[in-house]
Amino acid sequence: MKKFNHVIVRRPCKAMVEGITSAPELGKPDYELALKQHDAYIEALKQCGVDVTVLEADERYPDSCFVEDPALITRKCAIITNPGAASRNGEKDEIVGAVKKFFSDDQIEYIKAPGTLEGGDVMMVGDHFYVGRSARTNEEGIRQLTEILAKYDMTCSEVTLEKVLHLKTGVNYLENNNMLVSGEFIEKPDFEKYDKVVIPEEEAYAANCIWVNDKVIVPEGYPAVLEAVKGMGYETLLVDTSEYRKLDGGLSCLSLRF
Ligand code: CIR
Repeated sequence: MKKFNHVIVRRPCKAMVEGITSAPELGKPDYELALKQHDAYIEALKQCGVDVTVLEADERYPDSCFVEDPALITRKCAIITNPGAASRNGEKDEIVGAVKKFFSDDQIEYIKAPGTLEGGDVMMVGDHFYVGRSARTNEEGIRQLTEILAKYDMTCSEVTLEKVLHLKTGVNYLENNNMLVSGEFIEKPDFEKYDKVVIPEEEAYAANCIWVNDKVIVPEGYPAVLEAVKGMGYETLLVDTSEYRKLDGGLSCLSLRF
């Protein structure tokens, strides 16, 4: 099934080594290696049949390669978010231009202060959106998102997060009712109705795989997850994201897919 035609990514900037991290023990990212991994990521996306818009690196925002957070793109509208991380908030103004190439002004909505929201907290399942209430996404942000989605006949439900940064750090939908779940999401009643694949604790990072037009991109180095995804019948593509992991980032964070 071809669902996505376009992808937007932003090249990592040199300042990425100063990006936000909850895991300083992993060390700083190697910028040259991060660029090579980004090249491979773009290639993998192209193999999934999408065209890829590559935005220039923006040195003002160390975390700006994680384009999933300042915008949320749905089948019917685009929503510019209001990132809860202060050092990332300005990224919303830099993503608008790229979004406007694909959506008219009346199809672009905005989350406004005091509401905060980051796209990594939003998981799309058809026309329903699960949104994580996290350190980055607040109650008012969720209220505004719910209102915007309702305007376009789409729905939203809140999931409370206890441990992870973003909702999609720990749970990802692979279409066909299949869901990868790890840690705090394994037993959540919200996801009971899906065919869940439980990710072992030692491979929790790889819960963040992405489905793109019937192929699934899996981070390299997580054999149990790779086998599980293959076992579901998907064609898989591997991309090493080791340098992005050092900044709590994964495959979904690096692109907007629509
Ligand atoms: C941050 O803390 O905002 C970045 N270092 C990582 C963002 C990852 N994005 C995502 O999970 N959607």
